[in-house]
Amino acid sequence: PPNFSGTWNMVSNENFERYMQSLDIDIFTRNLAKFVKPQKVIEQDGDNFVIRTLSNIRNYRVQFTLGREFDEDLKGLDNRKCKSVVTCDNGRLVCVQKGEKKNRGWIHWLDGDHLHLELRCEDQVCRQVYRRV
Ligand code: RET
Repeated sequence: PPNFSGTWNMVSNENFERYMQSLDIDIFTRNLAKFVKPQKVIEQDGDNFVIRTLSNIRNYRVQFTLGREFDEDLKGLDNRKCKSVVTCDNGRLVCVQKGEKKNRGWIHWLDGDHLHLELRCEDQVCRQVYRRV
């Protein structure tokens, strides 16, 4: 896989509101979250990743090895649990999050000094772009 390591600041966030709605995130959290510009801190050692999403209201940390299914506890997001697996496909990190919600997952890829993140749940797609700090 390419090297995703580093600190990244959000520069754009498209359709986040409807993505959060598809996860049944409550209105109070949604109203705070829509103003949030999270920072991603990615530590990568070969196929091993730790990805932190940092914000004023909540932080989220996920750790995985490419190709190995893990139990993901989405505490602080929608509080569901998923069986998740991340693989590398043509330089993109592709995560499938199996659980109560259909068509759930995300894709990360690099483009120069930008990090792209596409988040999916049911029929919603949220597109985020981050820039290297
Ligand atoms: C915030 C603020 C509180 C409400 C919600 C959030 C969403 C976080 C998301 C994180 C995705 C992380 C990924 C990590 C792996 O690369 C910003 C914490 C809903 C959607 C995809």
